[in-house]
Amino acid sequence: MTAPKKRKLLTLCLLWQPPRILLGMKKRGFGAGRWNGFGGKVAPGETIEDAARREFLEEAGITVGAIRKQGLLEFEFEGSDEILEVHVYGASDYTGDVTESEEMKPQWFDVDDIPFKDMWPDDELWFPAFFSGKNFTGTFLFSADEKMISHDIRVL
Ligand code: 8WW
Repeated sequence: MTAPKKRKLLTLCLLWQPPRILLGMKKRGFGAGRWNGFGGKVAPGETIEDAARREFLEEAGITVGAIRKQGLLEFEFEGSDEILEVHVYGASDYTGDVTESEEMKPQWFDVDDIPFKDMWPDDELWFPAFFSGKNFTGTFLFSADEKMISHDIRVL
């Protein structure tokens, strides 16, 4: 009998002020060396939204204003017993000063100049849906060495 995979709840929040977007270079841990939005694990007793806001503050030093849920992504890695369930949010305003943290080096990018080559390979597949303002879901299978094997994205 094979146990069902555990689901790990994570947040990912993108601060988008057209024509620019704030990304962070992940400095350590899972995804190190890649630009990404800001996010991480949902803590016990915390709402997913609260986690998204907390992670943004911890990683980039800013408090985001309203956030809107826009996507749900599921990542499965071969050889892993868990599925990453990533709740994707968008924000358009913030207070405070963008600050580098132990976790992330933040940088603004023009939306026409997003560094997809140095990001998770799925990102260039679902960022257009994010920028369209539509809701979306995606499921992705990765090999143990972090290559994307299959993908399915639905724009709702
Ligand atoms: N954009 N995984 C969520 C996270 C996970 C662990 C620690 C934050 C991916 C993007 N993000 C992630 S993980 C983001 C902190 C991805 C596979 N493709 N694309």
